[in-house]
Amino acid sequence: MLKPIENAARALKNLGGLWQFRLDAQARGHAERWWRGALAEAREIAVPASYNDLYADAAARDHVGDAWYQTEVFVPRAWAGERIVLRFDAATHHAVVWLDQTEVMRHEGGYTPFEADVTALVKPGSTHRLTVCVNNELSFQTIPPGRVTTLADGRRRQLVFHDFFNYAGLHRPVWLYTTPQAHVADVTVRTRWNADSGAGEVEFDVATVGEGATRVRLLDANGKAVARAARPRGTLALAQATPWQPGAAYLYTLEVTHGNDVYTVPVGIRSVEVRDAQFLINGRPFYFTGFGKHEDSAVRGKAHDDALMVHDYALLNWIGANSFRTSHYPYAEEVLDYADRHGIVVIDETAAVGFNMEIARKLSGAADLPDELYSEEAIGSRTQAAHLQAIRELVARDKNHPSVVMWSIANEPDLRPAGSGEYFAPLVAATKELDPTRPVTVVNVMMVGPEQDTVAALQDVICLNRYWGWYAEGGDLVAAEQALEADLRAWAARFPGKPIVVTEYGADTMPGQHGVVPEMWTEEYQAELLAMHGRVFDRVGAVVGEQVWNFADFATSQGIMRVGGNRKGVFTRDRQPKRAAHVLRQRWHALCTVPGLPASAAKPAAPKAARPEAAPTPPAAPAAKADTTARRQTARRNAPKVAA
Ligand code: BDP
Repeated sequence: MLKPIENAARALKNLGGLWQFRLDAQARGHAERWWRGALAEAREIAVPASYNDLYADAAARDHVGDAWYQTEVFVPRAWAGERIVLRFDAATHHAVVWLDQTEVMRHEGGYTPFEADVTALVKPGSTHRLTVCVNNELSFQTIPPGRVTTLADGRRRQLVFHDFFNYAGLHRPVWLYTTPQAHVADVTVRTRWNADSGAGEVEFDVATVGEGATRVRLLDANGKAVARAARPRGTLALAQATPWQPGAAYLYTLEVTHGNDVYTVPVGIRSVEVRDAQFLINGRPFYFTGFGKHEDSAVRGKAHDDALMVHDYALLNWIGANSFRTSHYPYAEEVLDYADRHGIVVIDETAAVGFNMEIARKLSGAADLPDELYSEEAIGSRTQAAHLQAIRELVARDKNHPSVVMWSIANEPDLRPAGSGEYFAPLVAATKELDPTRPVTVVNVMMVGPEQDTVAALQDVICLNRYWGWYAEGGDLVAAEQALEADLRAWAARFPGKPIVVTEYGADTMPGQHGVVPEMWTEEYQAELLAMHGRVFDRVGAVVGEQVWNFADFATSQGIMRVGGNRKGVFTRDRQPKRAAHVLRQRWHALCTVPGLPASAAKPAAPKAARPEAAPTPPAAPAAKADTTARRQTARRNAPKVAA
């Protein structure tokens, strides 16, 4: 789905600002048809924002059910004759939208866009009433899953099976935009770059509506046309292309015209490939450094905010991170656009998180969850259909981003129970069919070992979330180090051709909590735990990436495991560094020495001969040191040269 843009052929209006808002805990709005007039008993709300933390009341924070939004939309007179589209970048988790009296669209899934052609319903030069009912309820049929229970006093409570606060509302921009009647409906771009020859290819596929000739031009960063074609699909070949590289982004523009419409897509020419337990970008081994993140901040909740985004990227640059995972849902498109422009590498994840009854019981406190996880009472065919739709919408939205190098279709599902393979195999296959150019992963949870995992064999990359030193061997980093190394080696031995990215590891840490002897929850403990992980990663050749959990502290449901949220942030929620930030900064900057780059573009794995992952016991210390040194030297040699 194309992101709305503004140019000579298309107009764009951001509908953000202050809207009217009303919670509907009794679910009266639909029956009373609240869209038919001005929203009664309404208060003002900021769009975009989660509504939960805006008001000083628990009713908003803990609301379960419908919430109504309303605003007036003026349609410019100059838009007469154009096709007019209403688009929501996200509404969490379900939405019904009316324009005046007419229902114009419904959408399921809180983190992907949806839109409707409203040309026939609006009159240029006049004002229309826009009403949205957003519902935040999660069930076993939704992505992510959850469960609503009704308490003895009639109140309803949302149980969530994932470890982040169930923020809801209109988190991202709302747009009204135009296109000519005959228009570009979709563009798919796939690229390849040949490291030996420097040649690049841009395969394009344009979907159009209405009569007109379709043409494409590829413009370089200076706006000069370097290739063109007069057809809707084909391949543009460049004998010499400047590649999009981690830390050294270069963007071409694919300009597509159809009739009077013009649409432009930024294009990064690059190749992604998994081979011999390596993750190759442009034919060179890439080593991920960075974090699992969240869209989360005080007051705004999950709202996209440009200021926060720029600051987060500045901190990623400061600390030497070259990548992050959009844990645990697709992030705002602005975030990926920024990553495209600045050469940050992204693992793009669906909102399929919480497929684990053991964790769900702990997090939600619910005792009466179904015993069989993969069954029609829990994660069944309807969940699978919603999950497939979530994957479709993710790929449709993000397929053209050079920064996105891998799809993660779920976080930490329990893959031990019967039915897990049958549930996931078609989803992995569907993802590969939707996009044959990117590796696919399902992020593994610690309790599912390499012999039990029913999906890993189908994945291109093994992504492991590991909490040695926290949920297991807590407080004993010596034992944790041994366990982590044995664990990683077991995975490497079981899946020899597949690279491993450790997509989560970390420790809850209260800022200001200290200890001469590092104890759990202190800043020293977190720093030592992360340093220990770095040592182990350097010893295991199959590890091609490290993403700490989490970039920053974030809000969660209340519970005995959380103190004002999850404290595994390397930064506090207001983005101040904990001690561990300095440790990571040293390690990650040492992996790449090019000044001005966000971080290492490559920390190649050690040569095959130096990879002892098949051995069940940790290698001797001198071998480990040699391995690390070799990698760093190669990383320096391979670091991309760009003007700072
Ligand atoms: C992992 C989850 C993540 C949690 C983290 C934790 O993937 O969402 O926040 O553990 O417990 O299981 O901190």
